[in-house]
Amino acid sequence: YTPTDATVIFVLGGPGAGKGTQCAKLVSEYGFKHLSAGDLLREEQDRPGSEFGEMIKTYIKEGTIVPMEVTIQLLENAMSMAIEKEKKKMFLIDGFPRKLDQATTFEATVVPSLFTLFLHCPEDILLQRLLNRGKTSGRADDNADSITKRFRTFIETSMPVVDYYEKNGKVERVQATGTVDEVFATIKERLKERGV
Ligand code: UP5
Ligand code: MG
Repeated sequence: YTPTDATVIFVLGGPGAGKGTQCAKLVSEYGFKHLSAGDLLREEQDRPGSEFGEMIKTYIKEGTIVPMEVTIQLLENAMSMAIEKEKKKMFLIDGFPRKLDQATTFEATVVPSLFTLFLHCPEDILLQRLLNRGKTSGRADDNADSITKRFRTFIETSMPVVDYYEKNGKVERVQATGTVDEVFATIKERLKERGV
């Protein structure tokens, strides 16, 4: 089958909220396919011969959102590959959609989402986590300047996506300030309530 028949859960939350960390745990317990839009963009950035490499680099450093044509194509390709090669049909899409038109376009052209898991965390904790990770991550956007820009983009551009889905009853909001295991336990309860 094709991405049209896939089940998709969006995983959203501020920079450093724990999207990647929690998705990894969900993969080992539920067998979902985890696709991080940010990871896919970083891979494309580093792919020799990519026509988008320089553009992606600039967007990531500035904490702004890469045009959706690129991101949706990368996601669609990765979904098709996981369906074909790994026989996966349940997807966690992490860090996407980050803008309202990306949400509506993806749902209209790829597949509607089941719901959005939203990891809620105050900025002071996010900042601590990201600066700490920045000591070893090698990520070009884990520095104070880029982090400030990422926070602004998140509030101004990405939160409207969460608000939109929340109005439609399609958001599971989880407090992401506890330990990794505490947050995971809450997420599992919410998935159960959603019949996953
Ligand atoms: N950590 C995690 N959970 C913890 C907990 N409960 N207690 C204590 N520490 C915890 O975690 C971050 C750090 O916190 C880690 O060190 C972890 O150990 C610790 P992580 O799981 O990595 O958080 P995550 O939410 O995944 O943070 P990330 O930095 O990946 O989030 P962003 O949303 O900023 O990054 P992303 O890779 O999604 O996007 C990067 C950029 O790509 C964007 O800014 C944008 O420029 C671009 N982009 C697009 O343009 N379009 C897209 O669709 C996607 C990305
Ligand atoms: Mg991440």
